[in-house]
Amino acid sequence: MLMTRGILRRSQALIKLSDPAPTRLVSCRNLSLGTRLPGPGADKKYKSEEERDNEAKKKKQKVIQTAILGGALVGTLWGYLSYQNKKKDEAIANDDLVKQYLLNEAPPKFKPAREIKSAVGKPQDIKITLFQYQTCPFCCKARAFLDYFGLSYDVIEVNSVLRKEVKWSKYKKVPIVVVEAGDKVIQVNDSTVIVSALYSLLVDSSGTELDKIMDCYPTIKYVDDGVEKSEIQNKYFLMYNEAKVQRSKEDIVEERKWRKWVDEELVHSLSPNVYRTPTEALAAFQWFSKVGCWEEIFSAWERNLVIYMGAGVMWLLSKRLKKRHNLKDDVRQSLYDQCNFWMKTLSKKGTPFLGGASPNLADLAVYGALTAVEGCEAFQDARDNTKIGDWFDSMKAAVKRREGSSIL
Ligand SMILES: N[C@@H](CCC(=O)N[C@@H](CS)C(=O)NCC(=O)O)C(=O)O
Repeated sequence: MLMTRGILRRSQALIKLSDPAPTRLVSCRNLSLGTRLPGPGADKKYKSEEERDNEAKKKKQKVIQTAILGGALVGTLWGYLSYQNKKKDEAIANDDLVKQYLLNEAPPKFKPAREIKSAVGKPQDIKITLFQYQTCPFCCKARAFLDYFGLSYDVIEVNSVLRKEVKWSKYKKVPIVVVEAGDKVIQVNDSTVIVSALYSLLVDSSGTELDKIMDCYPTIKYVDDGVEKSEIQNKYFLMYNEAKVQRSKEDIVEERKWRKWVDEELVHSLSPNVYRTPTEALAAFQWFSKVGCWEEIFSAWERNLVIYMGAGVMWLLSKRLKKRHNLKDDVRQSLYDQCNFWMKTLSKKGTPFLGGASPNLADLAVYGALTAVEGCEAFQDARDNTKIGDWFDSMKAAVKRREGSSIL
């Protein structure tokens, strides 16, 4: 036995243990002389059946406990993440009937597609975020305004399939502008209200805050033919409190009339024209994809789906839109008519812009809406067949130079 101990102390031995387990290599280098060596098949690892049963029971209990604990942890984590996700998706508007534009908190943060810097050196005291589709005429209209006046703003490109960037909003269209002013978060819906409210804010010299201005544009809900509809009051009106600009009443009324014309007439001639044929519709969607940087906001399959399905659906829909908006059989003719109507007004006025020597809000609205189709065959045809091109290029230059920033 001692000898055995001695041999064991110096060597590694292959010991065939009494249990039916396979032959194991046992290291005995650390055994001390004082250690009581159990006999063959009775070393420390030997366990009676009862002990093994107990151990197995304990192991089983441990596994069950770990499973319960793990399950509880995973469940809690899952619940927490779902809650966070749901919270992200929940509308954050306040439910009061008045001041619905005041949000309880800022919308969730998304990576801006672009961050437009202010045209003037001084910091802007409000943070503006525009939720948009790059080639939606209403969004283009809002952008033309923001750019002309040299405002600083972040652009959040909305994924038109999942629309996750606007899940927080009760209003389901774009553009939406969110203005963070001090501790207030103000949601401004509708391109026309965005322009009217922000312009009123820019020209006000008495320090009126945006929320007071927003009170002038209440939304009323009504039921028409069993369908619930809503309308924003006064949206073409500018709220001149103590304005920095002196304008005649005629000038203001004329500007209002043309801004309305853009929303009610001009934009409706665009879709039937850009989606006139399947080829034109596809080319239009490919251009939208390019300028809207769809590669960044859509996965490859989503982008192709939007391009091909979108083109098909819009081509079909354009026939209905043509009828609904009483366009001529040759829809191009209707587009030319609109361009000629606008250009005739300018030529009667004898000034480069409707606003005179510089653009007013109507010029910006017409220009903005047309930029939505700038890269389409329809617009090229309009340039070739009407005089819209020169005016459009002058507008583009004025917006690029951010000429309106002189009032900031
Ligand atoms: N009157 C609104 C119209 C806005 C609008 O119709 N936007 C369209 C995109 S061009 C929209 O968001 N439609 C709903 C959708 O795409 O889900 C405005 O001037 O802003």
